[in-house]
Amino acid sequence: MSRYQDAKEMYAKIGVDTDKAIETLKLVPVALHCWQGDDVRGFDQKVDSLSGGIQTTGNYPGRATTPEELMADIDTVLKLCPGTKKLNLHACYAIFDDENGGWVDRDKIEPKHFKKWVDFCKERGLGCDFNPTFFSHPMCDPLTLASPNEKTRKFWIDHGKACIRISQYLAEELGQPCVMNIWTGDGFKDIPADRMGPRVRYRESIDEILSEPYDFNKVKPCVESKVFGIGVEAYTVGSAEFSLSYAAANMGKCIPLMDNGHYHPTEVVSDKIPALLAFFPEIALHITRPIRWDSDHVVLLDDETKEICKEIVRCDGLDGRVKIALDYFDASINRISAWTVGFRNVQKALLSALLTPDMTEMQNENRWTELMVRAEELKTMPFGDVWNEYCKKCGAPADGEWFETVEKYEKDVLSKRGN
Ligand code: RNT
Ligand code: ZN
Repeated sequence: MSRYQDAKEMYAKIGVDTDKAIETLKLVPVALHCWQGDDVRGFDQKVDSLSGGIQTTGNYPGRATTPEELMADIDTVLKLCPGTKKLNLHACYAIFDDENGGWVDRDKIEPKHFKKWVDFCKERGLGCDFNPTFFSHPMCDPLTLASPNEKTRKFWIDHGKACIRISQYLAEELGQPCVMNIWTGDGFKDIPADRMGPRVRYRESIDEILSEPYDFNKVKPCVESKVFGIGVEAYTVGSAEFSLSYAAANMGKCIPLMDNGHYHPTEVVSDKIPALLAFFPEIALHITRPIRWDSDHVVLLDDETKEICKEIVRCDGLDGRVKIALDYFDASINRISAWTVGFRNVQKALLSALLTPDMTEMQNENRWTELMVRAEELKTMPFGDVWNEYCKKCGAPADGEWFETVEKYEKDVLSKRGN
């Protein structure tokens, strides 16, 4: 008997249908962030260092510097990962060429600047999510949507509106909703004299962006909160309370987005998922790995990643209520591997959640002793055999079968890029 058959029987004994888990997971879209491939630089500006309080560290050779390189790298990752993928683009990845009239600034970008990405997605059957890029640009003063300078604020509002139009285009072309995430690094290094003004301006700016017409069935604008960033340690305009309140006050127009790197170190996003789903029909997530701060390390199969996925599954989030995306950028290791490890780990965590029996009854009947025993016993179930079967069914390599491809790609492609 095969290892999978064995595992299937063992899971059946605890009431879990492994075939069903595999079939369910196969259809769950997870967005792959394009920005792991080039350390969040994009193509529209000369970026020497990131702004907005985020930072990549490391200079592992082989970073993508052109759309063609980035697409080739993403292609390699897609082949190494099982499951349904979506692409996640930032506005700074607009592609300017002679055919579409050359470079324009962020307040003037149009759908045509993303046509090549649309073609890329169509050929691969991918949906696409989108993000306005409110950082790494000379118009950050350093604030953007919260700036007291009306010229600055208008520039960034126009950028946001342009991104709504591009998101609608992506959704229509690709036939899948486009999650459009609004995040700014607006904040201050030191104690502000006025905490209210920036927040009111931020609220008004998002209102203006969302006044651009869009179909909420196609475009899902999100507001992402944050606790602090590098150089903006004292005050963040888009704090947790601000962003949640904005989303709550604008239900039907936008949804809240939680990034698990954006909270105090002992707070967990897993617990916040059911809290938000008790009120919001839809929520969005950025899955990352913070180490002491929002360091955006590669996602591992760690306890909190598993717990986040457990909550997504337990709260019936897989039917579209929870939009799942990755968000990290490690420049110190092979970037193809960084992407692949993180994506596969989110898939693993989701599969592990789908292989967890529903133990609600034990909780409701106060059988806490048994609940602990059962939950602990799950940890030694033959999960790996089901995972390898899942990879096989998706036509993706099993564990132990993909790293050579990365090594070969590094040797043949990345090492020749000369950066
Ligand atoms: C930054 C936010 C944001 C970015 C991306 C690049 O702290 O998490 O989501 O990482 O937009
Ligand atoms: Zn994020």
